[in-house]
Amino acid sequence: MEYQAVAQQLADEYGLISEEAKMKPIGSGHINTTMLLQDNHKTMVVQKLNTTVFPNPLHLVENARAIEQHLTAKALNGEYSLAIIKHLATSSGQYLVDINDEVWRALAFIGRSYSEDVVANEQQALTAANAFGQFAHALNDFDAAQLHHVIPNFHNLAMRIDAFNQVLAKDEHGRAEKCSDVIAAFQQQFALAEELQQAQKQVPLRACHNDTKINNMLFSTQSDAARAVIDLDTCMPGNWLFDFGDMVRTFCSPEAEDSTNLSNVQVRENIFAALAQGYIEPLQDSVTAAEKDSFILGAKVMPFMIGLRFLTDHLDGDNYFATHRANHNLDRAKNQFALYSSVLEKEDCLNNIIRAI
Ligand code: ADP
Ligand code: GN1
Ligand code: MG
Repeated sequence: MEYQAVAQQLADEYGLISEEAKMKPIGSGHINTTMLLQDNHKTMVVQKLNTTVFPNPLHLVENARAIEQHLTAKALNGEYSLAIIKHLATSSGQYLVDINDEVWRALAFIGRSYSEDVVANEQQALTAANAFGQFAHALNDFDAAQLHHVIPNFHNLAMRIDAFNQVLAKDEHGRAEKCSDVIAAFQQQFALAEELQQAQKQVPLRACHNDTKINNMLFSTQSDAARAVIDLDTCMPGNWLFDFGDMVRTFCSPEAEDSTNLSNVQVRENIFAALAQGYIEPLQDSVTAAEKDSFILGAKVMPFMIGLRFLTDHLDGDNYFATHRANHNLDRAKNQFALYSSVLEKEDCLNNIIRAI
């Protein structure tokens, strides 16, 4: 079905003037199809949900709306000052719309904002990490047990390794031989899963964002301040080490996640210091000593685990992450392994930075 026809149907559902409706893509997320829907008066964000990744869209919306309501109550008490991503209801009060067996939802558009794929400077790292820290702090008294496990075992590295091994054993697309060096590099690090399991025994379960990549933050075009934490689709019970690690993964390299300029893929220590400072500050009264100790492990685990997921998807024929060129997932996997190696190389220095905060 043409997007124009979808735009008109969505406009009807959400009370826009369908004859004026226009839809255009925004952002660079890997999972959902995100579009701006406009008539001559109103703008909203509409997303076609990826139901392979999220087989139960109702649970996803219930989770995101529970968080939305919690944050809204905090904002009314003056305890949360960022904008809040709000789901929009159709004229008949629904939060999901079926069009030709595809599932769409609408979100209030946060105007005069922009997102980044690569952190430009220390100030931006500090600002974004601080906003993710404020978000985590605001969820401190949120009962994580009420969240559905929309993607079970999302950050379970042992399970991700099992999934990789299964795909590798089948090698249905005959891609393994050509990247055997990358496969071997990942395989040599599988002991990280055991290290993670041990560390997780020492840290509390928290309501986590679970996808704190830099393009899930909106900045103000006027002031460059943080405007909103977005993409609440994977908010689930978890550990802060993953949210910290995913920021390290996506803030610290001067290269984008899919860059093939591997010699430049490394942790920028000044960006790391700014992000650690920014994130820990709002959490200083609640973060435990063991949790702070676990952050460096998160910084290793996230590039490694996401890299392994990219490699798995490459071997599996690219059916999870959106790809835009041949070997895109393989390029991403190599990039993430290079970043992981840089974290290992700089581990002592990075750990000292965390300890000094
Ligand atoms: P995905 O799950 O595919 O990553 P996101 O929810 O992160 O999708 O949205 C993708 C991009 O769309 C974001 O990086 C951001 O640039 C833009 N975006 C998403 N929601 C909004 C919003 N409410 N207001 C403005 N821009 C948004
Ligand atoms: C996906 O949706 P997006 O693009 O923000 C993925 C994350 C990965 C990330 C890698 C639901 O995030 O887990 O870390 O790509 N989201 C899901 O860039 O799998
Ligand atoms: Mg996103």
